[in-house]
Amino acid sequence: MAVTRGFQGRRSTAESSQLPPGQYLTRDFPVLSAGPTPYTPLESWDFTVRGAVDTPVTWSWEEFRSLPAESFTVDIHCVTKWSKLDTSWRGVSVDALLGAASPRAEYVTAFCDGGYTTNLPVADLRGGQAWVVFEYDGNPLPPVHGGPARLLVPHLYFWKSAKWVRGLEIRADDEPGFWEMYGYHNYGDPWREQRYQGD
Ligand SMILES: Nc1nc2c(c(=O)[nH]1)N[C@H]1C(S)=C(S)[C@@H](COP(=O)(O)O)O[C@H]1N2
Ligand SMILES: [Mo]
Repeated sequence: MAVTRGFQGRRSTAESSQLPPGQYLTRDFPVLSAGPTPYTPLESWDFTVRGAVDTPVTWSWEEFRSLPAESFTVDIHCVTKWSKLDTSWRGVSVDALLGAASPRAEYVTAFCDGGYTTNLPVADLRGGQAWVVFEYDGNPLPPVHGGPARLLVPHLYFWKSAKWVRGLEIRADDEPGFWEMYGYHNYGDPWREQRYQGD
């Protein structure tokens, strides 16, 4: 069945929730990490937008937490075929973070404690469709799920939602990230089933 989505991404409701092709529903919250969980103390945590920007910006945890935050409910879809519907989060819109730095190029590499990276078009982080989240289901984001903060880009497969994210590097070239180098699709739209290169 065709699914129509606006630029804002698909905000789910109980009535409109649907599974992308090839996905099954889970009520668990599986943990998928390519390495050990890093535990960065909040005193040494910061978030940076750098690279091809007018103004490189770094926020301490305290500064980041004083930015306007929003609570929202979205569906998430992992390339390993599980989906969770109506997951609740709280975080800072990436629009606010990009707005402070003013990107001058079209691509982003999200970078993380532990060395994980993932690449996306800047456009996919704009327009209220991406957040840096610090709460899940009303509680601080657990470290295994990316706490203290992770990127959340629910309209793309979940590997784009970088856990333990520490910043965004803006670049002119679309450099493949960790899983993208290992053959995952460069873009990863679950509604077009873009799981692996060639899909
Ligand atoms: N830093 C980091 N972020 C990451 C990963 C990772 O290994 N390291 N795995 C990705 C993948 S493949 C998935 S499916 C989701 C899993 O998030 P979860 O463990 O909260 O379910 O995180 C993504 N973000
Ligand atoms: Mo994944």
